[in-house]
Amino acid sequence: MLFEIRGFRFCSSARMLAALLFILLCVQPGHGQTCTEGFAYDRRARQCIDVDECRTLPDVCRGDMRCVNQNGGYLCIPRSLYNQPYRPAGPLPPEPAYPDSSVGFSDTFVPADPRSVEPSYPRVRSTAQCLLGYTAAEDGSCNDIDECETNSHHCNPTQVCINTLGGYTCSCTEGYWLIGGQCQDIDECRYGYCQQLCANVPGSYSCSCNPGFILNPDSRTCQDVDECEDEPCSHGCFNTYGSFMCNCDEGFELASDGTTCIDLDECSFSEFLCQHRCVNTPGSFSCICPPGYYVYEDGRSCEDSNECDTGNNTCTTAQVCFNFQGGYTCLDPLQCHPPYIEVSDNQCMCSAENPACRDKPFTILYRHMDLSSGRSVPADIFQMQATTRYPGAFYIFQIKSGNDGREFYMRQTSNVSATLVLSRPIKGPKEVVLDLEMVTVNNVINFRGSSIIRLTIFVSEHPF
Ligand SMILES: [Ca+2]
Ligand SMILES: [Ca+2]
Ligand SMILES: [Ca+2]
Ligand SMILES: [Ca+2]
Repeated sequence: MLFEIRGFRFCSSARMLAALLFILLCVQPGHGQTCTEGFAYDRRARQCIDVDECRTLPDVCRGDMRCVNQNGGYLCIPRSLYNQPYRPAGPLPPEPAYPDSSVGFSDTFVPADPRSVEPSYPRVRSTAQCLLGYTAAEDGSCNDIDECETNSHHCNPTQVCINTLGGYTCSCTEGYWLIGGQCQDIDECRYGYCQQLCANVPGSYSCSCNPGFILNPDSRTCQDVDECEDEPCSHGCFNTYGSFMCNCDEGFELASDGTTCIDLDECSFSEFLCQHRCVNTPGSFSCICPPGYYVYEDGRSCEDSNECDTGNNTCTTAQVCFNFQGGYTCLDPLQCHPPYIEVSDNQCMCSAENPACRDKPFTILYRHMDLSSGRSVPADIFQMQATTRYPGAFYIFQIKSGNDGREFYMRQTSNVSATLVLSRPIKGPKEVVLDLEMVTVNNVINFRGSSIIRLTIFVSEHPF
């Protein structure tokens, strides 16, 4: 380094001399309070006086350099040369006693490469020039150069230039950070800027939310949408975190769309829901019964209306109302055909003394009963019994007429009684008249007589 300085000392000694002369010219008594660089205004002396930078500035010269104050500036000189005779100006000696520092007096402030400046280049401040980053105005003052405006900055294209007094700064815009001298986009998504969904874009980012959420005003967090406010459900709505649920009133079920409630067809569930017929209704169902019945309090069974009890019949006062399952009938007053005579309101008799009654049943008793259609078989449906017992007599019970379909038979249950048995199902509605005969036989006195029970059976239309 020192060798290089020696190498051009001759050629630059003339510039050094010129610079020193320039400094001396500038050392004029100050007329104001502003002084050029390197001088400070002294109020007592009323002039600008040189500042001893070697005393006032800390670490002016670095390394093995020593500071030498100059009028309006200072020099950094290697300590090894400092003890040699100092001959600042004058005729050029053939061998200057101390190294040429003319570089420091360069009349233009060309920023030196820091690597070559440190540690040994002398630094000098000139009063005649403006500092780096300033430019001299016509009135002699120094104005800051706006490097950004004049496009004389060295910020790379990814950076923005920010002008400062005497310099400028290269910075990154918001959303970028400096990596390896380049402004690179910040991937905000990697750092959890968004609560749910994040999309990184150059210089920025945008947050969004999963379905069922909306972005909060902070543009980062999400909050649950209360979907129920828009009444999306046919019936009930439950808001949930991120979604909602619909439910339906009793008798309805949720359709596949999750929001619509559709009626349940309860009637399709079972054939046995109603005894007779099921009618589906929105949200429910009802059982109906055929005419002559009413729906029992259980809501599904059919109960016969007893028209005779309720008075809801058309029988005359002379008639007798007979109720049966699903209907009723009006029985005309008993009429006994001669030679029978009426012995009670339901019995005719043919007197034994009357020759016309020979070979005819002694009595005819009229009885009525009802029978459900399709009743399970065999079933004991009627009992008959001898009321008068003759000593030595025995009794035969038989169906004399009306059993053309052979649905019935008579089963003797004792010497004096028998039961009418239904052996085949009968489908109603039907009216069956059976003559049930009881034959009395007494071989001792050689007696044979009979009595009839004329049984009218009202078979209902329905099996209930
Ligand atoms: Ca980004
Ligand atoms: Ca929700
Ligand atoms: Ca229903
Ligand atoms: Ca009835």
